[in-house]
Amino acid sequence: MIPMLKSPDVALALEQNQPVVALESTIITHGMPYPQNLETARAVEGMVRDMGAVPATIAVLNGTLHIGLTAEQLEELAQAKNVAKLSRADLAACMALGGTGATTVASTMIAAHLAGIEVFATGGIGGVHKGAELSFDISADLLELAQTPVTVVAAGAKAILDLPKTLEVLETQGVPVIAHRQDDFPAFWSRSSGLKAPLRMDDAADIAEAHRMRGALGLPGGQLVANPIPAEHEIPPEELSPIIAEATLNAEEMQIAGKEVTPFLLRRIFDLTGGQSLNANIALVLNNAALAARIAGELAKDR
Ligand code: PSU
Ligand code: MN
Repeated sequence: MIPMLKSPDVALALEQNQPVVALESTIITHGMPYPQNLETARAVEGMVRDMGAVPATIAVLNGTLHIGLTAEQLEELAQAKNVAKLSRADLAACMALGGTGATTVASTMIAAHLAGIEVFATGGIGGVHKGAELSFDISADLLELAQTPVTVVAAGAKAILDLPKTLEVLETQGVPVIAHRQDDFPAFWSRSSGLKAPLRMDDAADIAEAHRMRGALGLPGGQLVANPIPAEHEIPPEELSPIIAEATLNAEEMQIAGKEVTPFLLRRIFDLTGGQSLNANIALVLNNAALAARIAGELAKDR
C-alpha cells in the first residue's frame, strides 16, 4: 500500500468526477520567500476554487504523500526550514524513511497521476540549463512530461534556462508543447521567448481534447501548456537578462550543482531585482491556475 492521503474535499471531488487541479510544493519551499510563498499558495488555491475546480497541493509529510493540504499543513510547510526538494529520484526514499519534502513538477506529476488527477498548474517548469553541454544539467521535469499523463500548465520556462535546448529535448521526448493564445513560447516573466512554440491552442476545450486523444492513442506522457504572463505584469527581457547573466555567473563561481541550481538562481534573481521579480511570478501562477481549472472542467465534462 502506498502511504497516500487525499484531503476530504479532493477525495470527494475525484469520486464525483468534479474537476481537480494539482499544485506543486517546491515553488512554496524553494521558489519564493516567506511570507509571499504562503500568500501565493493560498491565493492559487482560491483561484482554482473560483474557477470551479478543487485544488490539490501535493507534498510529502512524515512519509505520507498528501494530495491536498489543510490550511495548517500549508502554513507549516511554507515556514519550514531545510525542507527536502523531491524530484522523481527522491520521492520513494523520502517516503520510505518517513521524511518530509516538497514535490517538484516531476514528482507532483507522479503523485497527481497516482491520485487520478489529470491537470496541474505551476509557475515554470525545469528545463535544460545554460551550459548543459558541459554540466549535463537537464531537469527531470522534461522526462516526466514524456512518461506521465498529466497536462501541466506553466508560463513556459525561465530565461535562466537554455530555452532552445529545452524545446529540443521536449521535441525529442515527444512532449506536445502548446502555447495558449499566441504563437510564441513564453519565457516566464516575459510573454515571448522569441521562439515559436510547436503548437498553439486558444481554447481550454481543445487542450482537454488533445489530452484525451493522447491517452486514447496509448501515447505515454503529458502535455506542456505554455501560458504567457498577463501583459500588465510582464518584465521586459532586456531588464532581466543582465541579472540572469550575473546570477548564472555567481552559481558557476560558487560551484552550485545538482538540485541546488534552480533554487539558488531563483533566490539570487529575487535579491538582484530587489524582490521585483516576485510580483510577476505571483501573477503568472494565478493565471496558470485559472487556465488549469478550465481545462480540468472540460475534462470532467466527458467522464
Ligand atoms: N522554475 C520556477 N520556479 C520553481 C521551479 C522551477 O520558475 O519553483 C521548481 C519546480 O518545482 C521545478 C523545479 O520542478 O524547480 C525544477 O528543479 P530542477 O531544475 O532541479 O529539476
Ligand atoms: Mn538540475
